[in-house]
Amino acid sequence: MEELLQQVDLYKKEIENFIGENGDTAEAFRIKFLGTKGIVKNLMQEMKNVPSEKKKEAGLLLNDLKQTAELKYETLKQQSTSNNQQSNMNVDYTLPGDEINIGTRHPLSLVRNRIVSIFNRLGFTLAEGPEIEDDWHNFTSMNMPENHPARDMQDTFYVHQNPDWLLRTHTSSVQARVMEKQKPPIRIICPGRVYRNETISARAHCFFHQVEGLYVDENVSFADLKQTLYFFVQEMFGKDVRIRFRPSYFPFTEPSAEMDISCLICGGSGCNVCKHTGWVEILGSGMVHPNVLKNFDIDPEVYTGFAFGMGIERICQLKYRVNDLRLYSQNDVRFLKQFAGVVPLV
Ligand code: 2NL
Repeated sequence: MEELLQQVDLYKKEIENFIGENGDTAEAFRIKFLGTKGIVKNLMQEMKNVPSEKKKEAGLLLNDLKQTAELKYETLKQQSTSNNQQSNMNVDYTLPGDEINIGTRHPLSLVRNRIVSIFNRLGFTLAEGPEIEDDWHNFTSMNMPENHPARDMQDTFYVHQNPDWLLRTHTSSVQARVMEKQKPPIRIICPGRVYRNETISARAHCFFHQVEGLYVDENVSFADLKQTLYFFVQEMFGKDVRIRFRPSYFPFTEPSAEMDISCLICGGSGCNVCKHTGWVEILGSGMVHPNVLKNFDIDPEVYTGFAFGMGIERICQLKYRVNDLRLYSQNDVRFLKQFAGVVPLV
């Protein structure tokens, strides 16, 4: 009992002399004296060792200690709020503010926005769709039935729970979804992330970004395709750019062609970028295959269309000379902030 009396006395002095400065010290005080494992609670537990004739006296003492602690806590809290208000008033508003780092647009976004904007001006509207697709929209409706050899080059990731679901390998699936709902005329531009099962290196990644375009109407010809894509590269790379088409094969177009532009680095005289040919490949294109139109109940005897697809990384590489694909997804600010000065095309 004597011991308890002494302890209470010491704690009372400690409480009285406690000096608080801010909200943190008030909270530290509360935890030390009034918390669930605090001094007051601990002492209360000691009551069971106090002989019964002294219990009343001890109880009064401990209650007194508790009240003193509670009162002090309230005072500390009040002091801390008025301190805070005072320190707010001491702010020197004439000092320069903190720099706000707002970041920069990602180079792939800059290039995508530019591509979309150019096609918008030609009357193409933006269309988007899901990255997780079903077999029909990604492959079968695009004239690539099961076991078609072209599927080999577009190996992708499948959803374990449902083998019909996969990560789209191109944004043609978005165009499929538009043709499903909308009748011609259709004039759309479809940017987005696509996936391939590839080993990651400087030249390949398991995902990349693509823009595809589709134009279906009566009397759409290969001449329209050529003129549209020529306009596009001139707006993208400048009026001096030249183009050439090489015959190619895609399951969803017939005829198909790949388009090259004159090398922007050497102007056509030959360098590493163009492998000394003076030309660089930038996109694939063709007239929409009649089977694709039929898959969406569009009569190929009435309607024709052209379509094209390009990798945004590739366009970005040519426009800004990015030489390693991995830079796009490493988020290194030393790379990203180099694009801070790019003026967007509206
Ligand atoms: C490439 C080649 C291409 C298409 C994409 C397409 C879409 C529909 C119908 C027919 Cl809905 N074709 N898209 C056509 C030709 C080429 O992309 O090298 N892409 C990166």
